[in-house]
Amino acid sequence: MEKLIITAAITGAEVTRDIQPNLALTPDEIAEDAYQCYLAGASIIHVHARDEEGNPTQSYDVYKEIKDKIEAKCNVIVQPSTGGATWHSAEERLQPVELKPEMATLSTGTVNFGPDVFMNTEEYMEKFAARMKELGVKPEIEVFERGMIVNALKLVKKGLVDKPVHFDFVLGVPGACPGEIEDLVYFKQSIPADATWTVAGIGRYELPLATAAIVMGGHVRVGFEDNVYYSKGVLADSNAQLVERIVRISKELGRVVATPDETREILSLKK
Ligand code: KMH
Ligand code: ZN
Repeated sequence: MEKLIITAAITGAEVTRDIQPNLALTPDEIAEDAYQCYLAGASIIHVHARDEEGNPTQSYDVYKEIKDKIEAKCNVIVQPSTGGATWHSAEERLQPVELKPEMATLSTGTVNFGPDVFMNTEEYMEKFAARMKELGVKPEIEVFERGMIVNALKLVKKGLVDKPVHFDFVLGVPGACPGEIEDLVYFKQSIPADATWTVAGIGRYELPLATAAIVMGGHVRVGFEDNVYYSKGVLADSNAQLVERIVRISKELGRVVATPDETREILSLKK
């Protein structure tokens, strides 16, 4: 089986220090957190930036500082979010793509997101995909509902997203698709044979879905964006602790963890 890509989603836009006291907020803290995840076995860092008050920001400058600081410490793949927070405008959300990161996220559909709506109209999707393509940034297609796979494949047909497509199944978001194993199997069966996929299980879904993905030949995302707990009612000490657990499970199941350079090859990234 292909080596296992572990993504650490270290900050997110919704988590606060009240919820998870060990959340990194400043560019220095985020870079150190990313480095610890890299040492633990992560090869992709999915990151949302925060402003000086700790609130989510899509500022080009803040993402630049974060990306530069992470890359100064290690060879990990930095994957900025274009999802931002639900209240960010499309223009704000697209800003980190101008840094020409190796990858960035691309959500291909509108979905309920807890009490809010995460808006991704056809116009947004096409605009984001086109700009990523122009700048040579590989999209990771964020999929919260099955229709979002269909929308992504339309972007491929229109020549806005190149093959092979890489998907991230985000399962268990309140208001969207739950994260039962049956949901993961259904999503996996809906993507082209040459596509790659990872799974981000939200909250209690994180560990079972990650374990299933290791066995099913997919890849895994963990981190405070998706889940702040280590076990029921027990907060995780760090993002790296969550990565380390996936490395241990993967080892037990006989699946070798990919380095960042191996991940670049698996995902056909342009460095
Ligand atoms: N924060 C969510 C509204 C992404 O990073 O691309 C969107 C999100 C997806 O987290
Ligand atoms: Zn995100």
